[in-house]
Amino acid sequence: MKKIIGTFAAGAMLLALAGCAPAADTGSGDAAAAGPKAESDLVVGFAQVGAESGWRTANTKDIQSAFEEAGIELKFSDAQQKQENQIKAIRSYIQQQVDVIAFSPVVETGWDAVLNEAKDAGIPVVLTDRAVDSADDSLYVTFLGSDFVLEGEKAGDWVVEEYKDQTEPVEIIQLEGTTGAAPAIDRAEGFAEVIASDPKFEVVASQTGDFTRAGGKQVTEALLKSNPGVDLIYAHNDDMGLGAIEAIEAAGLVPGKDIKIVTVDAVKDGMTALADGKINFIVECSPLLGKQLIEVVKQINNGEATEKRIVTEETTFTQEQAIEALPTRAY
Ligand code: GZL
Repeated sequence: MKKIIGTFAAGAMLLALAGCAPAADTGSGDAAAAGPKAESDLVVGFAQVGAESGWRTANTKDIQSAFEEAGIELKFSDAQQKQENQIKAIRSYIQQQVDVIAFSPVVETGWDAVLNEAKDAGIPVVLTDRAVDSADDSLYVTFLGSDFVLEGEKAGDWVVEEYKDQTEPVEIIQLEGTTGAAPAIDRAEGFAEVIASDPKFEVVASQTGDFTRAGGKQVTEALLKSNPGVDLIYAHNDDMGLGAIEAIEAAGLVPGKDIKIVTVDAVKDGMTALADGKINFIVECSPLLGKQLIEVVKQINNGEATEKRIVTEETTFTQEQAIEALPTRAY
């Protein structure tokens, strides 16, 4: 099923939202007509993926501080990267009749049932960070997060440029994110599309490290043994890239030189390794979604139309750019 991403005009959305916009209870029994609640009375339930990476902890911190600053109550749960825990958390938010549910789906599929329960309960849902792959885009109001295919393409563009003068084959190991997760699927897709432009690029092995440092290290240790001639590692996030660095050094090789590394995220530890020359290029993926999530919650409360898809702004970093950016890096 196609992942549905598009911009939603005002029109019918305005009416639809007015119907499900959380409203102060005026005692008239017709809450929907009562108009927006006082923001200090709003309650939002957030079902977070887990705490698997530096990106995730930065994302959690940013969301929690944005809600604190806005004076809006945030109920928060950590699913330890398990879909069943996220579903349980969403069901508990429905039970508690929160005003809005927001979550970052750990994987793309398997959400229709619980999102229909939220819809039946009249609770709007906002997707942050990761998308769901559903045929029914009425199950969520907005998807706020990065364009992961573009991130993969940016990584691929750097690799094509870096090896443009090499005619010999370029052997690549890919460290994939969580199996079934939108960033893993899309970053692989974007990267593959770009490197397909030249047959010298060959992904000799591709395996999930589950977005964790330990996973990146473990997988790289194994794949280095079976692919001793590897030139480059493309890791779907900094944490797996940092794990790969440990494995490369344990093998007596020099990361960033003997084996080049490209990652995605640009969290502090990744940027430090980039500045130190152990990583060669990082594609930024911003975890700072808190303020935009607050805006969407306020729009929903006010019965205003929200964009169906809000793409976060982000850039890329070379080693020189990392040295410059590090001192003022927010995360
Ligand atoms: C991307 C996010 C990914 C990060 C990883 O938006 O979902 O999950 O790239 C994190 O670091 O674990």
